[in-house]
Amino acid sequence: MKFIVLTIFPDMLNSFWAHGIIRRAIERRKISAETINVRDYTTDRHKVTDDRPYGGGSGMVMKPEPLAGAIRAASKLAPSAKTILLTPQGRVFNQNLARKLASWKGLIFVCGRYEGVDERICHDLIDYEISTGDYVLTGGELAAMMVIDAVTRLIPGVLGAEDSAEKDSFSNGLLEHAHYTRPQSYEGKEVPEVLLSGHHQEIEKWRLESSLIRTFLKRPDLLQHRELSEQERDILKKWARDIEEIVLSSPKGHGNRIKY
Ligand code: 4GX
Repeated sequence: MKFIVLTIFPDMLNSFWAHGIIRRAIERRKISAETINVRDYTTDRHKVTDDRPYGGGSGMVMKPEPLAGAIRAASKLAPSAKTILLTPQGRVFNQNLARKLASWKGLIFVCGRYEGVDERICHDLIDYEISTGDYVLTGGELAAMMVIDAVTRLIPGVLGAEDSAEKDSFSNGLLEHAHYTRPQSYEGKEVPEVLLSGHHQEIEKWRLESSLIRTFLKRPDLLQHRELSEQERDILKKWARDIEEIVLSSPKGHGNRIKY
């Protein structure tokens, strides 16, 4: 996978390329990483990348010529790559989109600043528009790094076989189970006993239960459109029965008598 990021702040990418799994993936040639400074493709003496909007109003717009020059230079480096504009108007990024992008040969990310980029760039030179979520950033750089990060860890050989992407949150549509490490007792709180038992089948069952109940409590929307396996239904039914028992056996009150 070839990543190329087009930005007026190339230094923002330096530490991103230089750390952790991204760095290792570059060293092992699972991905290649390139940053192109849009300012290098300005056509005027003062290297201006933005201008005032036609029609008036506040804010600035990125000029089309430098962006077009940068996109064409990137396309030459990676002829089969798709160009992606980061913008709140794009398709909202998620794990499924990450999987799709991971299957492509190259991705060119166009990072806008200010109010955005000249519309004519979007029409002619952009293949996809992606949003990382419904909030407003000051530029597309952080969004590009998020997308690259999520895509990179899905590329075969980037994660070890041990912590393969298969086991993660979302690979099965559920949140991850709870995790514990040493010490066994921390500030009076113990690690669940089953995890110390060495009983792998019981541990897997506990982890599925942890996954399911965390998803139900924190992200019930994820369960809405997902089919449940037999085992998953049994686990949730057991919780439902336990909760019902508590509700039915609790004495009926007449409102809350506690004075505040
Ligand atoms: N997920 N922003 C881009 C400038 C801009 C606006 C329109 C192109 C077209 C964002 C997000 C995001 C703010 C990045 C506006 N560029 N990007 N920027 N949320 O909020 O990706």
